[in-house]
Amino acid sequence: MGPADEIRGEAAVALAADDAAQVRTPERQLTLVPGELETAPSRLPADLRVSVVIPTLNEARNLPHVFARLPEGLHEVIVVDGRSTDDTIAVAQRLHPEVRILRQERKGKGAALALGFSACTGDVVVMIDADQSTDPAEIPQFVAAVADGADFAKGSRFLPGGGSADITPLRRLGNRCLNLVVNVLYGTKYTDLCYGFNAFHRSVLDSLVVDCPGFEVETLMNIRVAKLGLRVAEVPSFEASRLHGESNLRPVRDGLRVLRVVVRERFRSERGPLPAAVAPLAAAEAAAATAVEVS
Ligand SMILES: Nc1nc2c(ncn2[C@@H]2O[C@H](COP(=O)(O)OP(=O)(O)O)[C@@H](O)[C@H]2O)c(=O)[nH]1
Ligand SMILES: [Mg+2]
Repeated sequence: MGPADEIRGEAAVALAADDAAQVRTPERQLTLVPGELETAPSRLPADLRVSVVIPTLNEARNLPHVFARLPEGLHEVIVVDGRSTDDTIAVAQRLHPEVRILRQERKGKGAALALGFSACTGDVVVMIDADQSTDPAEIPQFVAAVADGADFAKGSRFLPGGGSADITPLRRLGNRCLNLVVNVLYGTKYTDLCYGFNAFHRSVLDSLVVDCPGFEVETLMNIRVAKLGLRVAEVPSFEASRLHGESNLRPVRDGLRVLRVVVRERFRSERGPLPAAVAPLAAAEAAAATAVEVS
């Protein structure tokens, strides 16, 4: 039993946004009571098709651990590979013969996720990392939050029941400061800004444009769903240490990219047509998704 199993019984789904933030007040809150593990969903609901998107960059050694903890009954697993030089793709295909593999044309985690999202066919989309830091066994809790009425369920390492063995002091500080700035600028009540475990109804992609290349992607999504007035729930999550290899994130460079997004989005309209520069990009990503699929 890992740390995530231990905290699962204490988990609570906290709704993270309110009217003041141009965000509708959620009507319901799902609370999982300590000791009542049977109320913490460990299985997926039968009536929702769940797509899991996993960006990979040289994660061959980690994938066995990730795939082993995927819940049963997933609609599809989509691996978006960023030109790994190890045998990530072969390992994924061996572990999960039905896996859909997309080869990424552009660099970066954000571009990989955008590509994966555009290829999803399920009702609910879940994004997780491939380095074993996000625990796929928590997926049912995220899906339950969506089934319970959230449009967007964002993971939080800083809610009671969550935690991290992976985050460094510098990243913790940066995340906390940026999170505070977002809450002030956008009126949100987020407790975690830059975390890679999230789930949302696929229909959210009708209005949510994901058009950034790199590690600023979670911040961009968190800000845009708030600006769109979507119902956002935070789900406590435990982030384990990366098992093999090293993080691709560079805290200062990527922290500044996140800050730029935080400021830029404050002045960008979320409604109305997509900016001309973005619309063709979204279409190109969708086209690329079919063009590069590995069978
Ligand atoms: N496809 C793709 N995946 C990436 C890229 N950069 C990082 N990833 C994946 O994104 C996830 C998070 O990356 P990681 O390096 O662990 O960053 P950290 O968790 O923020 O320290 C992992 O699954 C990586 O393999 C990229 O350029 N392309
Ligand atoms: Mg990681």
